[in-house]
Order: sequence, then structure tokens, then C-alpha cells
Amino acid sequence: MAKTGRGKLILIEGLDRSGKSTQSALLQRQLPNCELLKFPDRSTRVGSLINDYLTGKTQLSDQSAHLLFSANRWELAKSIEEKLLQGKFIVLDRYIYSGIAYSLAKSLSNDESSPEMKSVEWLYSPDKGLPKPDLTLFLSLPTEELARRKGWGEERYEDVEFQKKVRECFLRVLQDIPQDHLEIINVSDLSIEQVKSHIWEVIESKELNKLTTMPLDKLH
Ligand code: Z5A
Ligand code: MG
Repeated sequence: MAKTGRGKLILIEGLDRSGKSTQSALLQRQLPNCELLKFPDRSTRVGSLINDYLTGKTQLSDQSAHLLFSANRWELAKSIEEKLLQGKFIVLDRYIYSGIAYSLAKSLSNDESSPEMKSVEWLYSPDKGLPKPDLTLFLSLPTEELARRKGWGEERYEDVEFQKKVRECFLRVLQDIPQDHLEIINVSDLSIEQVKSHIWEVIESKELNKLTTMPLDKLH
């Protein structure tokens, strides 16, 4: 795909172990002048707090955890915009939809959770103003298939019943939060190579180069 005008922001979302990091890395290699960013970015100061939380070293209130994930995106927002304006492609491995879907799933699974944590509007508000993806790809497959994948179950949230709830929340949030292009890709029983080809077909069909003359947009 030829590079012209401003860069494009492509987001890959999905449940745990759905293949986001694998596919993000493959896509980065296929796109010219492309950078890959992964959220949470555990290398930053906020990311280090998130890492301690996810690995169970520390406890946080649900509200604090939610706001830290958003703060982690804000740490990189300016640099994302600058890179896009320099004409770079950026592939994001998770972003705001993970942020809202996991917090919502957590609060809906807990009767004692407070009302704001059940409100998509409240959960979305700290992310308003972040760079808006030009294309969002959601990798979809049954939770039972995910649980058979390597490394599953090592961190907080990796449990089949909880992941089913996360899946429902993802689908709801993907519809509720405004975006230009969303593609839900069924990756069940597909090999890594097959998913890669499927993603590439979607990217080519979207004719992202047509967006190059449009200004960068923000989430609103
Ligand atoms: N979280 C949140 O709560 N709020 C937020 O705002 C954000 C995140 C941004 C950590 O995320 C947690 O943070 C996450 C959500 C929450 N929940 N949990 N737990 P993370 O992104 O750091 O999670 P991770 O540990 O890197 O796992 P992952 O990203 O979910 O996995 P993945 O990237 O989707 O999968 P993968 O690493 O590419 O592949 C997993 C394995 O499956 C690996 O062995 C692959 O070789 C294999 N694989 C991949 N594709 C295939 C196919 N097609 N067939 C067979 N096997 C495959
Ligand atoms: Mg990953």
C-alpha cells in the first residue's frame, strides 16, 4: 500500500489471547513506515503501576485502575499525533475499547460496584480527545477456544466466565462509541497466516489512502 499524506491509525482489539499482538506485529511489517504501539504500555511510569496491578502485586480501586489505563494512553497521545502528521502508519494493539469493555465487565460482574463504573458514558469520558482510529479491527472467537491458547490464565481477568462478559461488553461498546470504520473479524479456527490474509483484505477494501486529505480526528 502506497504512503501518501497523513498517516493512518489502525487499531486491533479483541479478547485475551485472540491474537492481537501476533497480528499487530505482522501488520506492522506489511505497512510502510509503520510503528506499533501496545496498550497498556508497561514501560512508562503509569504503565509500571498498571503492570503491578495486572500481575497482582498491588490492589487498586476499580475507578483508579480505569483512570490509570486512560492516563497511559494520554502519555502517548501527543507522540501518536505527531507521527501521524509525519505520514506514519500506527498500529495499536488494544486502546479505548479494551479500556471500557474490561471495566464495564468487571462492574457488571460485581453487585457492589458503584453506578459510575456501570456507565459507558462515565467510562468513556477520560478518553475523549484522544486520537481517533481510522479503522478498528475486532478479532472475534469463542472464549473456550481462547482458553486453550498458550499463556492463558496467567493474569487478572483471564477466566472463561469473565471473558464471556468482556465479549458482550466489547460488542456493546464497539457499537456505542462513535467510529468511522469497524470490522468484526471472525478468527475462529483460522491459522495465524489465514488471519493475517483476512486482515490485509479488509485493509485493502477500506481504501485508507482516501483518508489522507482528511484532518486527524479526535474521539468525541
Ligand atoms: N486492559 C484494561 O483493563 N484496560 C485497558 O484500557 C487496556 C487493557 C488497554 C493486559 O493486556 C490486560 O489489560 C488485559 C486487558 C486489560 N486483560 N487481561 N488479562 P495485554 O494486552 O497486556 O494482555 P496480554 O497478556 O498481552 O495478552 P493478550 O494481548 O490478550 O494476547 P493477544 O495479544 O491477543 O494474543 P497473542 O499474544 O498474539 O497470542 C496468544 C497466543 O495464541 C500465542 O501463543 C500465539 O502464538 C497464539 N495464537 C495467536 N494467533 C493464533 C491463531 N490464529 N491460532 C492459534 N494460536 C494463535
Ligand atoms: Mg497481546
